[in-house]
Amino acid sequence: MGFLKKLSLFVSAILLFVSCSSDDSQNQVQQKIKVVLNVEDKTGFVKDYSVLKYDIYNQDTGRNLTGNLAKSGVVTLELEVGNYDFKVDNPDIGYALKPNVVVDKAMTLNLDIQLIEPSSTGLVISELFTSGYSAKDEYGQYVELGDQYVVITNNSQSVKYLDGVSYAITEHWNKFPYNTTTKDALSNNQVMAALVYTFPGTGRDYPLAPAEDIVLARSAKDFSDGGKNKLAADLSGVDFEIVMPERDTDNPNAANMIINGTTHADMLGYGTGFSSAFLFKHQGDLKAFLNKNTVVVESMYGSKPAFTISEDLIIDGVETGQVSQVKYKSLLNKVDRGFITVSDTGTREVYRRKVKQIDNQVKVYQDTNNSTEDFTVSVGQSSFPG
Ligand SMILES: [Ca+2]
Ligand SMILES: [Ca+2]
Ligand SMILES: [Ca+2]
Repeated sequence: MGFLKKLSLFVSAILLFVSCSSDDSQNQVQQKIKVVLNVEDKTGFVKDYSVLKYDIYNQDTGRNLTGNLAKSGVVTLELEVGNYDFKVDNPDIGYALKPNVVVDKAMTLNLDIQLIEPSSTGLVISELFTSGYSAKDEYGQYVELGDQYVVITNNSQSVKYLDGVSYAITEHWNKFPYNTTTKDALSNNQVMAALVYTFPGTGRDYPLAPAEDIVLARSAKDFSDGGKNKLAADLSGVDFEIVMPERDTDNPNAANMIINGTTHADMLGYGTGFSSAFLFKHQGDLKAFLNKNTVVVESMYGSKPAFTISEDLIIDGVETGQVSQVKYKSLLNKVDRGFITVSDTGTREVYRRKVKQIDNQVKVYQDTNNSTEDFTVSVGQSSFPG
């Protein structure tokens, strides 16, 4: 065979090969493979999977196929033959990843959801009312303090959970010098809590969306008595309340806080706020933690437990008090390096956090951990009717 003939055959072979392979790849492009994506959260937390997005990346073409899962967690896809990276995700809930999957025949892909750890960081006290007026409490004595409430807001960009978060006030009163216990605690970066009310739930029962807020009241009832007492608030529609074992009301529409320690009543603070409020969360068994960190102190109501809470557990706090009476700060500077005051009990003055900005009609509160700058005081408590 002459050289030209050989060359010609060789070229023909190449052309044949090229044209065949080109035909093959065209056939493959047209051929769709059925892939069933079966996504499951084995903890049972996710009930509706349509909140999760799938993102399927074709490594060969560089194209993505995206969409939402069906409510059941199953979605049937038609894919080209190729190598794929599968991703299912909701930044607030969880994700599943399966990279480098060869799709060349009909298949079912099972993906297990890995849940995002529930977090409470970013919750803030956005409004606190302790100095009420002319509303009778259950004991008939502290008549100005019945309609106390606190508003807690998710001031972050992702879902946060109330489960296991505690509302507390400081054992120390910031108008008085420190006793040895408080002095020791503060020098160890700890705060003494006088009362601890804990949100119920086992981890993910009480989610708060960004900018969502909840109201915790001393008692979820209408202190205005159907509007007749205009100086008291209607708190019948709040989300959570504290129900004492005796001589208290229990609104079935408001969830009850877990009482882990009180002074003598279901209060959220003394009228002028000289015990500062804060939120904290201990990961793990809270009762065991509090037992281990209990100090018994004497008070005008007899001996009662106080709890040593370290600074790193504190989510937010506000140093409240009475005008010109804040002499010895109860909270650590890292939690709140300033303070905010009301003039007296019975004045209906409310501590309100300033709004820093409005992003897409969503308010974001100012939180520089300096309540002197972050809060204002204004007269007139809010109502939360049922
Ligand atoms: Ca109550
Ligand atoms: Ca209740
Ligand atoms: Ca803060």
